[in-house]
This record gives sequence, C-alpha cells and structure tokens, in this order.
Amino acid sequence: MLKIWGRKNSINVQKVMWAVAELGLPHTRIDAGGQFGSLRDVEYLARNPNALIPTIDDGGFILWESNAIVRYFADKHGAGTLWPADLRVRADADRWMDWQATTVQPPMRPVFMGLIRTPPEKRDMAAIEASRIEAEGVWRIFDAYMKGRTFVTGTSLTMGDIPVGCYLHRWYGLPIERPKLANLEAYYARLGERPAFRTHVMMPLT
Ligand SMILES: N[C@@H](CCC(=O)N[C@@H](CS)C(=O)NCC(=O)O)C(=O)O
Repeated sequence: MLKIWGRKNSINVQKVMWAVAELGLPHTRIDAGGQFGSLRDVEYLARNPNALIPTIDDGGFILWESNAIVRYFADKHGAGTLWPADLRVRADADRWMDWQATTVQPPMRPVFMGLIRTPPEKRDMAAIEASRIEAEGVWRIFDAYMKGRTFVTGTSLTMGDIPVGCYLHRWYGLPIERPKLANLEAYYARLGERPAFRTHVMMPLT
C-alpha cells in the first residue's frame, strides 16, 4: 500500500493528496511534521534527509519533493488525464509546476508565515506587504494567462493545475488586500467544484 508522510495542513502535502484523490489511489497517510514532529527521527531521515514533508513510499520506492511526486503519480496512473498524452501539452503543464516552485512560492511564503504562523506582535508588516505586492504581480501574470482557459493546459485538469491551484487557495485564504482578477477568481471557483480539491486543499489556513 502506498504510504504518504505529512500533515494535512502542509501545502506540499496537499498537492500530493489532491493528486492521489483525483487518481483514486488507495493509500495510507501518516501524520508527520509540524505538531506531529518525527522528521528528525533516524527512520524518517533515512527516507528524506531534508527532514521535510511530503515523502512517499510506493512499494519500496521512496520519493520526496511534492511536484516530483505529483509528476510521478500522473505518469504512473494518469495517462491522458493528469499526465497529458501530447508532449507539448505535458511540457506546458510541467512549466507551470516549475513556475509555482520558482516564482509563486518565494513571495507567498513570507506573507503566509508572517500572517498565519507569526504572532501579531512579532510580525514585520513592511516585509509582509512588500511580499504581498510581489505576489500580486505574479498572480496578475497568471490571471492574464488564464483568460479564455478552463484549466492550465486547456479544457481538462492536468498535473499543471495542482501546484498553482494549491497556492491560489492560499492567496484567497490570506487576510490581505487583493485586486479583483476575474480569470483567477473564475478558475479558483472551478477548482472548488472538484471534490478532491475541496477535501484536501480547501481548508482554513493554519
Ligand atoms: N520543496 C519541498 C518543500 C517541502 C517543505 O518545505 N515542506 C514543509 C511543509 S509545507 C515542511 O516539511 N515543514 C516542516 C514541518 O512541517 O515540520 C517540496 O515541495 O516537497
């Protein structure tokens, strides 16, 4: 049985759980990280020397890095759905997954950590606002791209939607000022129609 280590409220675990639910894969999830600890246990470090979640064990094959795990499941179980058959569509999906990791995550992290995981008296509001402005610029790029599109690569959900979709929930869940971006909002609402997204991603930010 597929094993997944990681607490439910971790955005990187949410990517994996959303993919697993879209694909209907039997699995066991083991709470780890955050209040559950155990990431520095010898057994966990042997699986993932970064002491981070998520990590999976698929029949003895150990993998970490959330986007790599989503790609692995998509390739293994999602031919023609999460894993587009066409090379160029797949490259497009892949591109937006890398874009989340390299472009969305850096400005989003300080806003999330500052407002959700830092007590009010310890917040650096100027730094949080600078990152919020930067994140807004990044979401404007995606809003423009999504004009006329249903999902990231076209008319159906692929692996390319998963990382960016998780971060979009975070963007809309943060107690911040946001511009009205119609394509982004419509896309977020569309993701919210999916049971797998609602169950594994659409939870309060903690
Ligand atoms: N690039 C890694 C980042 C993993 C990561 O930063 N995980 C965070 C949770 S989102 C973590 O393990 N934090 C320590 C903890 O939860 O105790 C990935 O995408 O899997």
